[in-house]
Amino acid sequence: MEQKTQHAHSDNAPAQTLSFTTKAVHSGEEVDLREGATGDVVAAIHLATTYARSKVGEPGRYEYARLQNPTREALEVKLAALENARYGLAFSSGLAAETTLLLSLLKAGDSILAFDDLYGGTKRLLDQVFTSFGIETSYVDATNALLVENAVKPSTKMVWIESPTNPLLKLADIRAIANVARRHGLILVVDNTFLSPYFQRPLDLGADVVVHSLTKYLGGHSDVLGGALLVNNQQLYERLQLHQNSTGAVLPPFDSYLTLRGLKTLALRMEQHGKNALEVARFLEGHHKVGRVLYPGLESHPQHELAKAQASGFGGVLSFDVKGTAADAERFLERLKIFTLAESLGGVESLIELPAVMTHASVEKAEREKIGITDTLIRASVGIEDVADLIADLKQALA
Ligand code: P1T
Repeated sequence: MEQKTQHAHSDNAPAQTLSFTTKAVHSGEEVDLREGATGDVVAAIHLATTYARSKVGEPGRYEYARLQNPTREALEVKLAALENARYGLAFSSGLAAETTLLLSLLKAGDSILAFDDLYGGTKRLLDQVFTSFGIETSYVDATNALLVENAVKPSTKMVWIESPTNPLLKLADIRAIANVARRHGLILVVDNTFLSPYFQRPLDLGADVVVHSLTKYLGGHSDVLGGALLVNNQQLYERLQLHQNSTGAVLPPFDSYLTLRGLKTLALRMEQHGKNALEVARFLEGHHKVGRVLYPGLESHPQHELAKAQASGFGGVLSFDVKGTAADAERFLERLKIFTLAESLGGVESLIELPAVMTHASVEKAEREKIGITDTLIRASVGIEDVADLIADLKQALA
């Protein structure tokens, strides 16, 4: 099966000059008014798994749905437009995107330098799966680019960061780390799930690859599991596409459609998530039963200035310690009525969880303690509900 370049990108060139909100609505879904076309205003859901050809030796525009599907392609074009990327690929989950990326670019003997605070599932993939293939990861406090540079070894091939991190909301100076990566010939991967391209575009700051869990803000409604990779380099794109087609973790058509639909309101949702999260963070900071509050939008966040410099907003996720024991934290969580006790984040509804026993349970306790994931640390994904209702809910549960 032949590899294909992403045709829709060249068709889509003017999108680069449009503003973010306009691209979120239109990119990848330009109305086709040519003769015989339907004029659909939204991308159609194409369910066919294979496409007819007119001649044996001539490749078709589409051939087989694992390689390319028009609905998924529309999404890939929209995602690329939003991240200011030339190319996008959509996967069946965030971790499927990560797996394909790692398989595509690394081999036995290579090593990864990663932020010491990452989504627990990403750490599990690196530490419990890729180690079997001779690919080791070492962790570094990437809040300081110098520490990253000092940790580079001859075997290091890739730097992997989230900014802000999950769940401690630590930031990496993406420009500074991109310079380190360039000096040492390393690939810089930035997981941009927490801020979404509405607030931060890592490729513009020098990253080589952007990773997303579409399951979060991009889908936005807690009803799609998906992932994405965005890149500018054509060779890199073709390599990733070869591996995606060869390993098969593609996003299905219906999920592609739901994500396209979700993306149209990304800007509106992110604005509301950000406003609500800042108010909730300020409320928590003033509450006598709450210890530290971690949110890059607070003046008390040690990297507040960096947050303002490299992103246009602070996102909707924050973490905080409830004073007392793990049992006190659990009691608080179980008393909440509007915040739902659940893993995940980035949906319109507010979710809350205890990383030590939920999203980051796969991280060793000693490691959790070393980096600051205490047994009373609570992570909240602040939704787009009325913030007064959210604060009242937190108040009654803390009382
Ligand atoms: O769940 P999945 O779509 O496979 O995405 C994995 C992933 C990747 N990167 C980040 C920053 C993430 O937060 C996640 C998934 N995170 C959760 C499920 C969670 O509750 O934190």
